[in-house]
Amino acid sequence: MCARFNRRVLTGLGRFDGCIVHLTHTDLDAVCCDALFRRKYGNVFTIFSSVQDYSSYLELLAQAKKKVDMTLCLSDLGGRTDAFEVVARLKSKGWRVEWRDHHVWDERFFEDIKSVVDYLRVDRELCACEIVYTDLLEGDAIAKEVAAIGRDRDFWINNDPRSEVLSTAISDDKSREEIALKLSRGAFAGAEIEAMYALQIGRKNLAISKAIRKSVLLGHTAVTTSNGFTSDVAARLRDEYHSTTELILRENGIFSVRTVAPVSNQIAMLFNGGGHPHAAGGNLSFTRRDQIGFKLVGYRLAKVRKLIEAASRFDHS
Ligand SMILES: [Mn+2]
Repeated sequence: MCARFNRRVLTGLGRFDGCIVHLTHTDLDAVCCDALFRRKYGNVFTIFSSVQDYSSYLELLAQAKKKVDMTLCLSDLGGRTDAFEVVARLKSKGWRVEWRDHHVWDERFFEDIKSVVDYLRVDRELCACEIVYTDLLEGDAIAKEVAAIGRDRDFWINNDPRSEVLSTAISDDKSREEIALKLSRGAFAGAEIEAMYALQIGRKNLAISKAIRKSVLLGHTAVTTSNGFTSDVAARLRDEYHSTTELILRENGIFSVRTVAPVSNQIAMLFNGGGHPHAAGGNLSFTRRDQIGFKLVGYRLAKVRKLIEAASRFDHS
């Protein structure tokens, strides 16, 4: 998160005349959550964030000048201990805070957060947008369809071709906002979405072939580097190698892990991350030196080897 982006968020918030701020993840589940909030409340100020660093946005909100009757809705973001203090501060500044999620939460942290926020619902049987749907718009036919599309992709059911098109079409905050707005009005397809999709398919295919070229198989663990399209890259690695664990690293040390066994979140938790049993992410906290080292020695870098070892250990346990 850069200073320019921070300023943009603060300026945007200053101009915002609604009362719902939505802090959410970056994937289709999150965009569906956003569509539902927009459908329910109309005017929504949305911040899309990675699971790893949303606390910095909370910090930003705590710094912003608060208007009366502001509600912060978090969705599709797992509980992180570093969020507690700033959430408590937002509460003391008069924010109403609602949190809806479906990741694996530390039980103790869940209880801690529950005691400070106004509403907390974590349900691992549902995806985040289904939680928002059942809480806010139950019975609304369009909202129900939005939630079903989110579920189809988030749980990797892939029965509804629209979920693949929409999740692929999402590439940046602008496309997230555009698609959320369309979904909120019941527009699930169309020429604009098709064009966004075609553009991203080109980028995705390039990313996958690059990732396959850079990949290695170590035991049952496939490892590669990719700065995007993580789920697709992981799925292709599994096809290619019949691996049971896939690690996808970014140059900055953030990584995604996919596992056949329900251990992804446990692996990620060892590296300042978290997520789901079969899909999670963490951070190897690369220093500049590590980043250079990673370019030079690749997967032999000490921090990377530690991750690969941890992943293999879980794979065999
Ligand atoms: Mn989700």
